[in-house]
Amino acid sequence: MFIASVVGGAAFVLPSVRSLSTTSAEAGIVTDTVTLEATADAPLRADWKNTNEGANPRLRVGMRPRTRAVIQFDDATLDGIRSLPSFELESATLILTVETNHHDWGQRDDHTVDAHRLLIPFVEGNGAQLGLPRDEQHPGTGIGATWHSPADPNVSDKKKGKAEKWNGGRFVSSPTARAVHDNGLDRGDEVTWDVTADVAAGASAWALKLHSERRKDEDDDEHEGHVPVGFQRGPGTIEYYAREGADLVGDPLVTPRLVVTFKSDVPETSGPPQTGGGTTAPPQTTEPPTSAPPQTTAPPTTSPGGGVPGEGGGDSGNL
Ligand SMILES: [Ca+2]
Ligand SMILES: [Ca+2]
Repeated sequence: MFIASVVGGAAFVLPSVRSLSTTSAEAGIVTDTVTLEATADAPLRADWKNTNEGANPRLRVGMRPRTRAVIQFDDATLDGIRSLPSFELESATLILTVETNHHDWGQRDDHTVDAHRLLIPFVEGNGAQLGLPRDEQHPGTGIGATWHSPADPNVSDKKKGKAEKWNGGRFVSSPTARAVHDNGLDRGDEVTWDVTADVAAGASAWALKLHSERRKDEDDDEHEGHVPVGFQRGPGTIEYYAREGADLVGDPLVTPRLVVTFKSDVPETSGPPQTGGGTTAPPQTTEPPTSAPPQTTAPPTTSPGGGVPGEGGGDSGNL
């Protein structure tokens, strides 16, 4: 239907789950769940503030160096969903999958990575260096997001230039949702943030950062080498799969994604309002039961010929 056609315009959207249950007594009100894959994502690093990491396979959030991550979903797709007749948002969940946990979160479950609503768009860029082997590092070319800017016009020159500044991402200062991170998280584990309120308000992008982020990397030194009992090191560092990382391992399920569940009023007339309504399959399930049984009612013994009556019997069985 409508969503499928909108989805078709964005490269990474999967209408993977479509619950078809009519949850309301009102005719035509259905509940749908649509999964969007990130259209852009990038770590922002405070140690090299004019470096782009948009093609990095990992989204790193943590210390040494201090890093954040920004993630964008297709705004037009979300607008299309929000403009459906009788639209009512039930939930929106941001989901990332752990690629590497540095296991430095301390002994208590008191550290969180927070999702903040991003206020301005960014350019993903094609640089990738952080955490990569030297022969796989490349600074990128052209425009890209950095710690200093959402769109540094030239990420290869290591200068901030005249680009718009955002100093580690321009986002709503209070987090929309917090997700506890601890040493138990491992590769493949999903981390979720409830961003329903943001999506309801029109948002399509988020910044992730440590709640207890330290200002300078030097502050990570633990009291001259002494780690107080019960405190350990925290805050920690986590690396999630970026969409490039999902491509690398060939698993779209680890791509950063946004799962949106909503109600809307779908016209009962079958014609989809947009082209390419490839998802209108369910009606087929109602047909099979009526077709098979009639064959038994046609006695083939009365026909003089061979194969032909058999075919005729199949047709007449509908009577
Ligand atoms: Ca990316
Ligand atoms: Ca630059």
